[in-house]
Amino acid sequence: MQCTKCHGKAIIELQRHNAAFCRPHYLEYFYNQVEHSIKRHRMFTRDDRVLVAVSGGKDSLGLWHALLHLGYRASGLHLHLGIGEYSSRSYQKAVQFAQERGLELFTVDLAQDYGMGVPELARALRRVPCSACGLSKRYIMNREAYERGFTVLATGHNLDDEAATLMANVLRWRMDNMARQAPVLPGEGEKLIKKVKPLYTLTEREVAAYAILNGIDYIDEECPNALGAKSLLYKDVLDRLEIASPGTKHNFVLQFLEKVQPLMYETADEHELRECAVCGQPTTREVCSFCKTRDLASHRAQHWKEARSRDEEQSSDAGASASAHEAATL
Ligand code: Q46
Ligand code: ZN
Ligand code: ZN
Repeated sequence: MQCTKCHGKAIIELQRHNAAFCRPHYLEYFYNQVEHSIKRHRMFTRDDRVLVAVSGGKDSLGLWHALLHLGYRASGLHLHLGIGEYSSRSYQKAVQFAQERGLELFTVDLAQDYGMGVPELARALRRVPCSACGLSKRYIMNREAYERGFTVLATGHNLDDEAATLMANVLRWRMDNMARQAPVLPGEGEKLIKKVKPLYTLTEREVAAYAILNGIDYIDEECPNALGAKSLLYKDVLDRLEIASPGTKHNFVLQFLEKVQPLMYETADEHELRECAVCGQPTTREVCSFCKTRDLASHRAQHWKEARSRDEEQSSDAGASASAHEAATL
């Protein structure tokens, strides 16, 4: 297999572009894609301070690496979600990446800093972990970016992620979600920070190739809560479509963004933003959903704790009276 550009030995074939590249030309392709997305959607400039949400996986670390290579001012933010060993290993990868390169990385520990990790929060709310996780991530990332003076928040969503999300949204006709599914979500006022996805045109395989070629040590396992999740099923279906017809994911996402999403965004309901009465973060209601949810979860957790200690007291009373009875009958 020959490189389409220089006819040297190719290391990767990109069927959807009908191309193959050697190492230097693959990196050139990758950087061009990222730079083109940033410029085309006016995501940020070299004057902006960009906060990259870093999970420890290939996408977020690859994004951070590429932005720095391209000369952008990018720092990292890692959220320790408290999902057992998976979260500990993710944390280690993010910290190691930053330390080895002398980069600025902020970390937030959900359990320590907000009282509950994802599993405890989900249990208390009787919701699936991903719902509690998504809500917490959106809130904390925006808040951290704002409080630390960043102008943009960047995430490592790739083309496969966007295609799977779009498929999920289309299958249920979630119009509000579709209206907001874009490479850029503009900020609003001072406190709602602009969100961008500079890798949205690159596939998972392409981002993995970039990470490997640059010696990035990333966590390769899926979150245990993702196993069996619908998003993996959609990715699998899309992979099969892609094999049968290269370019399917690309066309599905990019044509949606070109032809449909802008119309949906224009006609989407406008919600006026105000400040949450509890935390001051932007919300459309009096109290933001994160504060409401946390309040409900801590009430329930407290209620269960009290019920458990009542049960324990009762069973120790019963044990004590049984022993007293035994002693009396001896
Ligand atoms: S981390 Fe969180 Fe994902 Fe794990 S709990 Fe679900 S949403 S699967 S990106
Ligand atoms: Zn080449
Ligand atoms: Zn709030």
